[in-house]
Amino acid sequence: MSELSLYTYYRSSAAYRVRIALHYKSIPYQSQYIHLLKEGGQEKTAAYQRINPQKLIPSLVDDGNIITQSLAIIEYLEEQYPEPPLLPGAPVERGLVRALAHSIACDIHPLNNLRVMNYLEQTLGIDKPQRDQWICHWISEGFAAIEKHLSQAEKTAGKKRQYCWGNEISLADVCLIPQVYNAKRFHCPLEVYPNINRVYKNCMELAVFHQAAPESQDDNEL
Ligand SMILES: N[C@@H](CCC(=O)N[C@@H](CS)C(=O)NCC(=O)O)C(=O)O
Repeated sequence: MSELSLYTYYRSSAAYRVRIALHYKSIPYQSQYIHLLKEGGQEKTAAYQRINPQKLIPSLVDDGNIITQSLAIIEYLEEQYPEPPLLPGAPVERGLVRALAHSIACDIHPLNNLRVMNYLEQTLGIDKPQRDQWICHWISEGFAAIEKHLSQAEKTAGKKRQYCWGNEISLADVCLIPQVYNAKRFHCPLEVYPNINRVYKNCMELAVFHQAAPESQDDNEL
């Protein structure tokens, strides 16, 4: 198999998801760095638009085939490299894990993406405190629902669960950890989510989450 290339930016939480999946599955890959702030955003260059016309990070290249969208990339990796799995075996369980993942990737993250922030600030004229209020508002809407789900699942299981899906790392953790990273970056209050905090702490005890983290990337400026 040829080595995979991942177009990535250290602070991109969508790329962070894919990096976690790659490290979790021990898949070797090369990073192609796209700086979202330099040169007015390298994701907008003609060269990168040939890779991803959506002008978004991440993109994965496998043997000349380009796959975009972090969840599509991770599902592709799951099919190509099934072990260790990021989705449970039973269809209903897979549905539940995907629902958690989508609640982050489809309903929280897009509202807080860089291009949305730029539009709010540069076109609609909101200031930084209002921008940060917007970011934390949508994170708290989404996290409140995830927290309820995790607390309900724990009650049903009758014992503490290490990760979003019991004691197995899953696609839900792959999406949750980068979103918590974002929430911390923008100083959103997180103390009201004990279950999310527990999952975050447990995941961050694992090497793969560190290897994929923004501070471990060669393009990091932290
Ligand atoms: N749904 C996409 C979202 C990708 C996305 O929003 N990427 C952000 C970084 S986290 C980006 O490239 N933003 C560049 C911009 O807004 O100009 C995915 O999951 O891959």
